[in-house]
Amino acid sequence: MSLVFPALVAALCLTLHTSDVHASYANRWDKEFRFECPEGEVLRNVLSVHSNLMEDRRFMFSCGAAPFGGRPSTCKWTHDYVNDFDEPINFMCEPDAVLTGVDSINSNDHQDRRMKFKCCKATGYKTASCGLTPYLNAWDSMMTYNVPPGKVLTGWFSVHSDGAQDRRHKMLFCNYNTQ
Ligand SMILES: [Ca+2]
Ligand SMILES: [Ca+2]
Repeated sequence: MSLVFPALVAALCLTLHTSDVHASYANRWDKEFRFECPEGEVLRNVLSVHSNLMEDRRFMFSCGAAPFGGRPSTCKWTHDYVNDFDEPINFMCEPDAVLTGVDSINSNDHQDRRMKFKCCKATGYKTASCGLTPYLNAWDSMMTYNVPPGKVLTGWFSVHSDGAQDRRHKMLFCNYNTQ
């Protein structure tokens, strides 16, 4: 009896932990995904893990309110994928638009992904004083980015390595306000 209870608790914790992780990633290994924030919300956090076994990344996104009461809800997806396999991503939303969604397809021939992005605008709200992060991850390593308070995500940059079969990512962020 004294041994059964801890074993049950451990099994339960492992189950909860595992299902929680699976529910939170936008994609499975080597699979396509489309993630969109709820209407009026913007991306606040991006997390990604790499597997050298699968040679892929899984992404986890979270959304939240835009600064200063903005509710960007006039939205547009990029018409096509913004990069070819193995090529850089150099993506910026239109002026005054904010990143609210990411779509991706995978190729195991290239061990890489192509990306589409969704950007939204709110009447009267402008982006200003933008900055580019350094690379947020090393090759084959975890990436996590929290958009600073008062700012929004407006662009995504990355380069691919055929050696690492991975991408290093940078984010463009801007102030967001009515003036
Ligand atoms: Ca792969
Ligand atoms: Ca790799």
